[in-house]
Amino acid sequence: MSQAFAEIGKIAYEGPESKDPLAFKHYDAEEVIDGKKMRDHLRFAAAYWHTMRNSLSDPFGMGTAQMPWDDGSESLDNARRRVKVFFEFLEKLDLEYFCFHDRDLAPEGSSLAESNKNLDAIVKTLKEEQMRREKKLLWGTANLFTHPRYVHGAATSCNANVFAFAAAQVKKAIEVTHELGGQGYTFWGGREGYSTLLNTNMKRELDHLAKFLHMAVDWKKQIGFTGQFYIEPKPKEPVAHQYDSDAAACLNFLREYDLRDHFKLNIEANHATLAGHTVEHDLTVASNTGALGSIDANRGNLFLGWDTDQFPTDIYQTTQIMLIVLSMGGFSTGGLNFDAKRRRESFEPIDLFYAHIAGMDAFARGLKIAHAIRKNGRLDEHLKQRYSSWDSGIGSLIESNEVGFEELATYTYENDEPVNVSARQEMLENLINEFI
Ligand code: XUL
Ligand code: CO
Repeated sequence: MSQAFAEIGKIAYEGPESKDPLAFKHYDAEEVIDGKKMRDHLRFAAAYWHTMRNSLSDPFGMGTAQMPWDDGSESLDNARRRVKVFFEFLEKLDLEYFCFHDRDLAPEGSSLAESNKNLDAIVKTLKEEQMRREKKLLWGTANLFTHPRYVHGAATSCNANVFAFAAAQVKKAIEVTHELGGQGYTFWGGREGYSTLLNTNMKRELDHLAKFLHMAVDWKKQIGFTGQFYIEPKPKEPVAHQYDSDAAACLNFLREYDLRDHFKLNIEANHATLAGHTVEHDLTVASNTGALGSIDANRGNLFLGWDTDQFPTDIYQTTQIMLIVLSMGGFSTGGLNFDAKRRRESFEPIDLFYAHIAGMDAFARGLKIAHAIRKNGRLDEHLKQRYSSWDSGIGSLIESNEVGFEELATYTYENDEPVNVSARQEMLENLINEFI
C-alpha cells in the first residue's frame, strides 16, 4: 500500500526558532534532561480510538474527519489498512507507544467467538507492524460501553449474563494485550455507574465490580501477564454518576475491596476537571500513595461541560503535570497517552500531525520548565519553610506520636496565641511564570 501521509516526512526537531508547523520546536527525543532522554521522561503514546476511529462527530452533527484510507466498511481488510496507516503515523511522529480498545481494532462479530476471531486476525497484522516499526503497547483495554448489551453497565449491570459477557470480553482483551507485550491494561468504567438510585442497588453493583476486578487479577496471574493494571477515574459521562468518580474514590474502592496492591491509576486531565478538581489535584492524590501509574494527556474546555478531550497545549498545565511526574521519580510502566481528539473543524489528515506535535511540544516545554523550577529550588524551599514548625519542637513531638491532647493542652496554656505567616500564593504563581 502506498503511504497514507505521502506528503509528510519524518517530523524533525528544529528548535524554538523554527517556523515550520510540521517540526518540533521543543521536543528533542534524544536530549538528556536530568540524566534521562526526553523520550524516556515523556513516554508518549497515541490513542488508536481517536487517531484512527474518531470521525469527529458531535451530538449535533455527523463526522467531518477525512480518512481517505478508510472505506467506512466493517471489513477486516479495512481494519488491516487502518493498522498500517496508524504505524506509518507513529513512525513519522516518532511516537514510541500506543493504546487501543479491542473494538477499535477489529469489528464486533455476531457472537463473541466471531469477535475474537476478528480481533486475532487484526492483532496478527498489528504485531507484525509493531515489530517492524519497533513500537510498544503502553496499555490495552476493552470497550464495554458502546454495544447496546452494555446499556446498564458491564461489571455493574443488573443483568448477570451481561457481567459474564463482559468478563469473557476482558479475558480476551488481557490475553491480546499480553501477546502484544503490553506494559499495562486499563479499566475505564464506561457505564459503571447509574442514572437514578430508584432502580439501582449501589452496594450490590460495587460488590460485583470488585468481584470482576478480582477475577481479572486472577486471570492475569494465570496467564503470566505482568503488566500494570490501571483504573481510570471519571465522574460522569456517559452516565450521570460513574462509580470511579475521582482518584480518591477509586483508591477508597480499591482499599475497601482488597484490590489496592493490584492496581494503580491512569489519571486523565479532562476527567479530573469534570470531577471539579485540577489535574494536579488528582495526580497528587494518586502519587501520595504510590498509585500514580499513567496519564491520559488532554485538557477540557471551561465553556463546555463535557469531556472535550482537547489536545494538551496549555504550557501552564503541562508544567504542573511534569512537576508531579518528576517529583515521583518519573513513569515506570505508564506514560503520556494522547487521549485527545482534534476539534471537529480540524478535519484534514494533516491536522492529526499538527495536533500531536502541539501536544508533544507542550509537554516537552512543561518538562523543561518543571526541571528548571526544581533545579532552581526556590519553590521547594518555600514549601519546606512553610512546614518548618513540624521539624522541631512541638511539631516533631506530634509527628513522632510523643504527645496527645493532654500534653498539647498544657503546651497551649503555657504558650501565646499561634502566629501565622502568609501563604504567598501570588508570589509563587509569579515564581512559576518566571520559568515559563
Ligand atoms: C473516555 C476515556 C477512555 C479511556 C479508555 O472518557 O477516557 O477513552 O481512556 O477506555
Ligand atoms: Co482516557
